[in-house]
Amino acid sequence: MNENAAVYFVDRHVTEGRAARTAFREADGAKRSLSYGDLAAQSAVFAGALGRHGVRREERIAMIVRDQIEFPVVFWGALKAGAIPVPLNTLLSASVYEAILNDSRASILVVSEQLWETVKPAVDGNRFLRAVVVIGAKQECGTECVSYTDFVAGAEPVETVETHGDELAFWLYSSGSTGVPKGVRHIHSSLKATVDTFGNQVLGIREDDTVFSAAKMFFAYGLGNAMSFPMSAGATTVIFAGRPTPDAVFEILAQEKPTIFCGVPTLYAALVAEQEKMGTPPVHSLRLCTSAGEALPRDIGERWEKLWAAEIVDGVGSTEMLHIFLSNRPGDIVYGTSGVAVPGYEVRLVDEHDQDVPEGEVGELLVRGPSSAEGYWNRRSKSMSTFQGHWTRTGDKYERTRDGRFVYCGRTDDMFKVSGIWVGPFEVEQALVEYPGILEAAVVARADDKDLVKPAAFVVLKEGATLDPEALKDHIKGKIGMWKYPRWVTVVDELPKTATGKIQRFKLRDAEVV
Ligand code: 3SK
Repeated sequence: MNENAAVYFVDRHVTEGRAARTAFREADGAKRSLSYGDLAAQSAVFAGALGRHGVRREERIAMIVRDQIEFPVVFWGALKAGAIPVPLNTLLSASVYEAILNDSRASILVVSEQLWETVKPAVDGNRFLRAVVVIGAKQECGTECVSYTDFVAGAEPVETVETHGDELAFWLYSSGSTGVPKGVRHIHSSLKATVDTFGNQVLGIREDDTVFSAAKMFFAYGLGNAMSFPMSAGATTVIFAGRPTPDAVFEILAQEKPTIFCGVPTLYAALVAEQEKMGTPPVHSLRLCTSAGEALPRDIGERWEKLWAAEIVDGVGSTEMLHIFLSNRPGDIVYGTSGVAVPGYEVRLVDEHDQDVPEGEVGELLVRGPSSAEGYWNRRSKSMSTFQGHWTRTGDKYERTRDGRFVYCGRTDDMFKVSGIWVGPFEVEQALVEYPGILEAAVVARADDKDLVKPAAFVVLKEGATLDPEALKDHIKGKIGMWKYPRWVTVVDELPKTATGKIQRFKLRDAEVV
């Protein structure tokens, strides 16, 4: 049997009579749509065009592609050819693209025209690229540069190549919280594994669903939300190339009527703040929302549900595990917790000697499940310390409550001790965002004038809000404990974040405080 993921996610829909169903619909740009039949045909032609360009199995096809119709065509076309698509974050700088293109040794780069100015310096002088395919008008560069239309013109469609489920399928580059991108290598069977677990048993994705993921498809969370889950069910995805500002999201919810919306905590915080100013939201079609990328503050989840009458299923995943492995369940949500292990995954909390910690104590989260990556590309030592047999280390610190739910405390590197007691930044941040006027918060350790470590908070205020720092400190003392209140509260315009919305607390460790 051919275990190439493209058979299950793409070709099967044609043989099972769903060719005419809409797979993808653009909410901006040319507002094009792509049926399952179009996708099967166009991805087979793209695979043929790769073959015509001499691309062989396992060669890397870098993608710096916005969320537009060509994204799924290129991704599945590369898989059909047995090549390895490598979707990259579309918000990186030329120097990071240069490093990744060299690290991956991609032989073909597909890039959206709108990103060309940023990408061009990374391409000039690259020794591995044989062709650059620009989605849009042809551009000039130091290697063969061709428009997407010319690249595929006249190419013969090819049959999906036969692969084993354990064979490498695609890579994703993860910058983690430290900023150094690592190529995470995933196999063909992993996509279906996330469908069988989170997609079916938590989300309960259905053929009549329409999904809108504000998290882009280059991000593992977005790839599952907008591609694997809806495509597993023959459902429809609304894709949006632009920046998901609150106004843009509200418009898509109203116009495109998605039944499932996937966001990240920062976006939910902004949406809640905006909607509360406007009052009750208009009629909508949402049956469920998801959140990942960071733990969702309790208060944001509760305020969202009150406004929209739709639950947010908050979960935790990683690029290494491809999607969410710890999650709340529809109908059984406790905001402020990450829920329990997704069926198909096991989790453990361990101390620094890898011994299981008792209930109520903080430990590092380890996970075991069917979608873990093969390892990092060219990072043997980091691969060995992260992927330990069947278990994958997450670097996240958690605590298990009496009812078995997991509560996020912070990244291993972000935890600190105050007066000998561990403090997780997330607990303090959660208390801060519940305070009137605070939109977002990040907490880090800072030494005081006696060289003792104390919490320092950086906060972003809601539009027009002001803050009395002393009143805030008193409030936090009363709420979570005397020793945990932030000794410094610094108002900033924005918090440093990765492109996928994770707060980069390490960047605040040396920032000026008041
Ligand atoms: O960060 C997360 O929670 C996440 C979830 C799903 C897939 C990928 C990631 C990083």
